[in-house]
Parts: sequence; structure tokens; C-alpha cells
Amino acid sequence: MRAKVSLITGAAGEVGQALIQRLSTDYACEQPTAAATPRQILALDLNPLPTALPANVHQVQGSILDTGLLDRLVSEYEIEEIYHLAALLSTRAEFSPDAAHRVNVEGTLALLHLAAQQSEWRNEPVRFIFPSSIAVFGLPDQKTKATAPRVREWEWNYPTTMYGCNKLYCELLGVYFSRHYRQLAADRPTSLDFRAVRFPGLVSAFTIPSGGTSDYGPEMLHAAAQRKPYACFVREDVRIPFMAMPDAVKALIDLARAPQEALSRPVYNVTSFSLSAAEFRDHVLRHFPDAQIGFAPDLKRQQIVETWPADLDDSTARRDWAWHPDYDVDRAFAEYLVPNIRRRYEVGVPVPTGDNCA
Ligand code: AKB
Repeated sequence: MRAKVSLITGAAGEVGQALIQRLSTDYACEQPTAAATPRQILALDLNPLPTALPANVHQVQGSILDTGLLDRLVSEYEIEEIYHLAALLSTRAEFSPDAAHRVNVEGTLALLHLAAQQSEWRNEPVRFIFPSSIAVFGLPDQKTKATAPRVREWEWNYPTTMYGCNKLYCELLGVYFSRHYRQLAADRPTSLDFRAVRFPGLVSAFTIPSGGTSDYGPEMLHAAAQRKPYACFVREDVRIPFMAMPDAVKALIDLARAPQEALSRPVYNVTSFSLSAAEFRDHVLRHFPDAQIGFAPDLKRQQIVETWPADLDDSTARRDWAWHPDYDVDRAFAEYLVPNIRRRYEVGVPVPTGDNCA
């Protein structure tokens, strides 16, 4: 008998590490007796996971593009749900567009095929949870950005980056696989259960992102905690939405657990708070008054964030599956980010870097 597992791709990245932690803790709390079997997690990543793993996590080092590896995984495990987090982020994808397309699109396609095949074997749809991004939006100019601050899911779907194009297309692929793929031939109502959230810039106290364009927020904060000077790569007035990592993980899990009949759409905006880069700096300065934060905008990265919305309208997620962030900006800084970051640097535990997933 194959063991039943939740597959997490990009497991060593920022969101992956936080998700594994939360899923393991949740299951430990939900199943407190020694006899109970905790949910088994299959953690797939190119890189090894940096921390000691709970007993229910099985680490597999390898690529989502390795079809031989994916075949081996389905022969050994019954995959019940997939959190597909692996991706190359927006700035990195601009430098390596072909690699980004391979990982972000071909990798997602391979996993959608795997999920469809597993659904067929199980005779029950595999849940496929996909983190999309504000990068799917592309506002044409600053005047439009200023006058269309809270963007709905279907507005301004004109991405200007390879990463944004990849994410938008993969949302559509997910919908295609869940609603149309082989339906005529197989006479089934659905082949898999695809659900996506569009994340704003994510900020973690425990990991530093790499390769993203919203990275200036977390970079500012981690630099301040280490007493290092920081030059922000976008202009002070640039405004985008952000979210603390625990809320990002909560959004993924809450969406995964929402009853299918409650969902009115496959792709949802989720957000917490919007800040200009100057306001982000001011929050950092409130907690680290000696921080040296300057601005040295990089034209390409500046142009990318200019096309992203200043804020998102996430009212549909709030209505359909009771989404709400636990951390507004003040609570995020005062209760999650600053105390944890201080503790980590003060006790000298190195903060691992990890690719963001959104
Ligand atoms: C990135 O900057 O690429 C990501 C994102 C906003 O999707 N953090």
C-alpha cells in the first residue's frame, strides 16, 4: 500500500519552510494521541531543507522537471493534495526568462498532469493549491495605479514580467485541468480540484527572500536587525501590498480546507496591508531607530513594481472562505517580525535565504 501524502514542491523556500512547520504543528495538535497517524508530508526541493524535520516529513531532493523522479514519487506515494510552491521569482525570471518558463510553466504542467493522473487512480480529485501573485496585474501607468487602488481579480490582467505571465497562464492551465481536461473522454465532472491565491509581497521573520521584486521590504528589515546599512532598490513613493508569512500560510491552508461548494471562483486575491517603500522604512525605524536605510532605485525593478497594484480587493475570499489576515501592519511588526528577527540575530542563528514563492 502506498502511503498517503501531501506533496509540497519548493519545500525549502520561504513559504515551504513555514508551511511545513504549520502543517506539522497543526497535525500534532489535531492528533495528540501517540496512536494517531500524523499527515505525511512529501517535501520536494532542489535544495535540502535547512532545519531539522518533524518525523512526518519525508524529504526528496530533486527537480519538478525530472519526470523520472515524479514517476517514482507516484509509484511510492498516494498523493492526496499538492501545494505547488516551486517557482523562479520576478526579478530572477527577468534575467533568465527561458529557465523561468521551464520551471514556472513546464514544472506546473508536469504537476498538473501528475495530479490529474492521481485523481483518476483515486477516483477522487486531488486538491492542487497554487500560490499566484500580484505580478499577474499590469497597470499601464502611475495615474491609473493611483486611481485604481483596490484591484479586483479580473481587472488589469496584463502582466509585464515573465514571472507574471507564467503565473497568469498557470492559473488558466489549472482551471483548464480542473474543468475541461479529458472530461469528454473520461465522463467525469472534474479531473482535479485547482485553487489559487494571489499573494502580495511576503515578509518573513525567519527567512530572507531572493530573486523577487518585493524583496526590498524584508531586506530592509533584516538589514536593520543586523545593523547593516541598506539601499532600497525602488523609489520611496512606490506602493504595493504586503503580508506577514504566517498569514500567507494560513491563506493556503484555509483555502485548501474550504468546502468546494463555498468557492465561487478558482483564483482569489488575498492581502493584509499596503505600504509605500518610505512607510515600510518608517515602520522599520520605529523599531530600529539607528537603522541606516537609503534609496538607490534600480530602473528595471522600479518599473516592475510600478505596474503592480497599490492594493488588492480581497472581499471575495473574505466572503467565500472567511479569509482574514491575523496581522495588520502594526501587529505584524510589533508581534511577529521584530521580536522574532531580534531573537534570531541576537542569539546568532543564521537566517537562511530561500526563494519566495509569490
Ligand atoms: C516577487 O517579488 O517576485 C514576489 C511576488 C510579489 O510575487 N514576491
